[in-house]
Amino acid sequence: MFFHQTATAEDLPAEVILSPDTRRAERIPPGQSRTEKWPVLDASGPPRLSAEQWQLALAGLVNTPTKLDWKQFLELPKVKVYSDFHCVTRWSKLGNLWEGVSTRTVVEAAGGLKPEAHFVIAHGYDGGWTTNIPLEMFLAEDSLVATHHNGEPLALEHGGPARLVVPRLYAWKSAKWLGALEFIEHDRPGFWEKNGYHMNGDPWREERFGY
Ligand SMILES: Nc1nc2c(c(=O)[nH]1)N[C@H]1C(S)=C(S)[C@@H](COP(=O)(O)O)O[C@H]1N2
Ligand SMILES: [Mo]
Repeated sequence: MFFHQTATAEDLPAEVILSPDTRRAERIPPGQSRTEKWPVLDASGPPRLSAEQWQLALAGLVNTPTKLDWKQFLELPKVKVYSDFHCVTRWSKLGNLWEGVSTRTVVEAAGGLKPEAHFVIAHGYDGGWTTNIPLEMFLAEDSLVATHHNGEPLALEHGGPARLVVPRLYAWKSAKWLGALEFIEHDRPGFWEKNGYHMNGDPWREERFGY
């Protein structure tokens, strides 16, 4: 499939969901610079994890607490999303084609959410790493649990076999090695948020630190 880092809607197959930011004339948020490479960034490196061992737990304020294994996860309908990726350390990687399962579909696999659910804690397999995300951002049309990037299975260093991707927020909210999604009523800081990173993290508003 043809695509490019600065592809526009016209260049992409109709089935691809475009993140709204990819339609902006200026795609680099304030204080960011563009990188062509894809840097690897995480707190403690990849866990030892094969797809066969991988499970995704859907917990907290879901109607039916559920664990999906790799095979069950792959049976869910897929989406493709074209989006930009902004790291709070000031690099931006434009034009990523992600493939995986929409966060909306993931939530349906647990029978939907209880009405009190307002935030999500995404848990990584890397030793208790977490991040908190407002439900509205988590459930945006372009948020997904991704298994592929630019047509290739997601590399372990980038969060394979499956990572969360929340294109509307800084990249630290896109949990690699996703192991559990915990739906909660009251916001609670995750790993970086406890260290001062922003509870929301909108790159266009430079929500780098604080509330
Ligand atoms: N599980 C987990 N997810 C994580 C992290 C981490 O340490 N553990 N780091 C975050 C940070 S700070 C960034 S910038 C992005 C980087 O993703 P990349 O390494 O694929 O570029 O992953 C995010 N997701
Ligand atoms: Mo980051």
